[in-house]
Amino acid sequence: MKLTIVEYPDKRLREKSKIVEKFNEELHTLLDAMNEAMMQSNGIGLAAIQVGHAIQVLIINIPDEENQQSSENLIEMINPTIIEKSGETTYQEGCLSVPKFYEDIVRFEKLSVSYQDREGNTKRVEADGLLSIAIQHEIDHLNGILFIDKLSYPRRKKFEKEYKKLQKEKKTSK
Ligand code: Y12
Ligand code: CO
Repeated sequence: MKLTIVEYPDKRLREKSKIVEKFNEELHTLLDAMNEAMMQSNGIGLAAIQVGHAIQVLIINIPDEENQQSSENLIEMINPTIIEKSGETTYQEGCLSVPKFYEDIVRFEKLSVSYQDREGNTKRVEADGLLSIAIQHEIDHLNGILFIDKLSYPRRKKFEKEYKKLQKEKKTSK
């Protein structure tokens, strides 16, 4: 299964993702294909809606101290719910669906998250640092929210102008 990453302003990115009820082969094939698409694009997080599937599925792979990603660090979250949140942190975020754009975003510092794995087993993770930021970014995707929605009005206007220019350049170079 070869997946294409949907890019802003595609309307699919605004869809609300549905709860997953079947933990079957079809789900496993999607998860594997999402991992391949994320790794090929040098991403660290991807939600199913970014590849056109409006279901509550996300994957995250945080690089280690040597900036290497390994399959052991891959986290697959199905139907995630934030149980507890605390603190505040700012990080310059990027998104595979909004290429070439990075902005400082304020998020909760620490999270406790409940989710299901690919077999449907319930899990809980205490997250801080980059993992906490990535989980919040990806859960936003499940609700049709993009990190650019969190920008102030002037920053958002600047983004729209720059992004349109980039898209025009992309079209003319094809
Ligand atoms: C912290 C902040 C945000 C997240 C969400 C997941 N975001 C990504 O995985 C972003 C990946 C990304 C990769 C890009 O490609 C390269 O760097 C080669 C990229 O660059 C271009 O579009 C040119 C932009 C974003 C998790 C944790
Ligand atoms: Co994203």
